[in-house]
Amino acid sequence: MKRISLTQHLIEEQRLHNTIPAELRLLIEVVARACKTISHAVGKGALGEVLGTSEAESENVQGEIQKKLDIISNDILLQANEWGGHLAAMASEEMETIHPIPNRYPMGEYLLLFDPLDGSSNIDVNVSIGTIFSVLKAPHGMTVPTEAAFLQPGSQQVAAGYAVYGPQTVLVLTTGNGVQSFTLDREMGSWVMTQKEAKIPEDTKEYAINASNARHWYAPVKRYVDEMQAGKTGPRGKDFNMRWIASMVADVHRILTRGGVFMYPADARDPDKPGKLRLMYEANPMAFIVEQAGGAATDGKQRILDIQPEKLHQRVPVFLGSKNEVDLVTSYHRDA
Ligand code: P6P
Repeated sequence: MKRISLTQHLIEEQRLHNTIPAELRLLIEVVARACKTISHAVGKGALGEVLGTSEAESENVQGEIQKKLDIISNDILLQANEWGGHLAAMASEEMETIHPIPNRYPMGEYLLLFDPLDGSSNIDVNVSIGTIFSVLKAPHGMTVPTEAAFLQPGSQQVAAGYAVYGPQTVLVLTTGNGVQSFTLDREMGSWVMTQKEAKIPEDTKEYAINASNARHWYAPVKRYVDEMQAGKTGPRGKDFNMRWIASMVADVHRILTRGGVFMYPADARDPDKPGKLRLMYEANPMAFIVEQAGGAATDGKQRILDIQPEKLHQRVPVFLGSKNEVDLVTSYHRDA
């Protein structure tokens, strides 16, 4: 089978669907190149003196101790993207405030958001981690980028994707015309299309949740998980399997590949905290990808892509994956 490169795919998308202006194509190629660099850094592990926490034991805006690779990955994305002229500003899980493009570079019309290295707790134990990114258009006529310019519902995304750094390094991308996957050919240093159209089965027998929090779950989640755990003789009439990698990119990639439902709900541990995952650069890009692959993504009540953001780093409960399962667990929330 003749495989095509990411570049050829993007040019054909531009020509066929006219959905990828040249500036957006450049943006995606630059982000993809940065993910190659991150993959290289991650792959060195202990040999690269990049494991462990940052010297300063610095904390990010989430109050999490930053790993060296978190900071390295963030810097790679900033440096790769700031000179191209395609962006107005960037935002990252690792930075409290937005990062406007320096005045010495031309300002573009796109906003780029990312979680530079998601799944940090897995870095030092050699379990798959990843980069998640989301692209919005800057509000028309914006001259000075503000945080408010980023606060657009996920339905406004023009592109989203992730790179998963596992046994293979795979880039998954959507620009609103389905979901494509590209595997990194390390010898050539190029992204090669290995899946033209990802599709998430509407049903599944596999769920993903951190079950150690079960005693804190609210009733709809407890009911939903209990019924699956009741198996063949229970109300669901079939047995289920469970996976939890504690790396959203890896869990979502498994679901995109073979189906499943991923849950990070709000729970009673902290009633004021709506779950752990962030809306702008984790839930929104993953929801865009999952919906484009025929799946569903809600916060338990509404489509994640319909949520009007109020803060750059706001958290949101996440239920995503096989459509019939997400619809069911969402219906339990609505019934409650
Ligand atoms: P827990 C990684 O830190 C992350 O943000 C997601 O990638 C992952 O799904 C989740 O947190 C894991 O959370 O509470 O199981 O450690």
